[in-house]
Amino acid sequence: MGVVNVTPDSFSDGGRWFEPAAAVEHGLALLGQGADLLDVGGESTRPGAERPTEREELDRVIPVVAALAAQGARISIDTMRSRVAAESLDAGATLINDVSGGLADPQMATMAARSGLPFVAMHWRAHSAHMHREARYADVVTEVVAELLERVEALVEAGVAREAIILDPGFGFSKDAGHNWELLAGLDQVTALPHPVLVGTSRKRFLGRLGAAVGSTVGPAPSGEPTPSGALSPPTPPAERDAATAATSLLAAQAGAWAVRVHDVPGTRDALAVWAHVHAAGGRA
Ligand code: PMM
Repeated sequence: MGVVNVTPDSFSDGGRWFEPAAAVEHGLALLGQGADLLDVGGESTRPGAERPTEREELDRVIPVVAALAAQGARISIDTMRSRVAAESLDAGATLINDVSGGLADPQMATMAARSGLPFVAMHWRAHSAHMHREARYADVVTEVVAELLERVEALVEAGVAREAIILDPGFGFSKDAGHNWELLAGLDQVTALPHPVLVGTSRKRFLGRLGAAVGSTVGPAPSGEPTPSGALSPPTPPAERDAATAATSLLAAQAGAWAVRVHDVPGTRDALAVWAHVHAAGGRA
């Protein structure tokens, strides 16, 4: 799944594809590079981000969805608003990606049910402005799985077909770096659920501090040795996190993910091709 952010302020590629024509061109380029699906979004979920109005969000995404769908692209609409989802489906999108899993807009579940289309329910606890306050877990993997299953039941209750629900553990959403690494390590517990799983680690902040001591986000190495270089330096810029993203894409594939949501399609395609070759060779051995 290639990311098409039509926003002035996304953390990873803020503003680059804000003009509709640039966003459409970018989407077509991602398809040319091998993306199977394009995720079009008009609201930045960067920590601390202010929400656009519904009108602003519609004005950003609808022309882009319509133009890309007219070119035959498979489009997912990344929105927490039922009206934006509904108008995007009318414009040709065929999948709803709601990072709040239906929690942000009480009308979303019934709208998704009526559409009959696949619905991505991501693990989410609060809007970006204060999501960090909610990054508290005794056991992040168990709690994410339990909260995702609660979402599934609420969505099914509202009429969404169980088979239409795709789950996403929500990397970076109300999670600190340690939580994200634990989630990646325990991803097989999410993919063990009877739903396809989408994984979105691309360029996220926890991939920008790979020099930090393993097992802690800052501070000295557990052995008491000097902190490795990079532990306290600023994170690498988002655009320099693509090699790390390719690595997490491979781990996601290995854990049984259905799809990965990425900015850099060629790097991820290569990583997934490596996984597919090893998988096929293992099958033959
Ligand atoms: N992450 C972002 C936006 N939308 N959707 C899903 N399903 N999963 C994610 O992890 C996710 C998402 C934030 O990243 P961006 O600002 O680079 O788009």
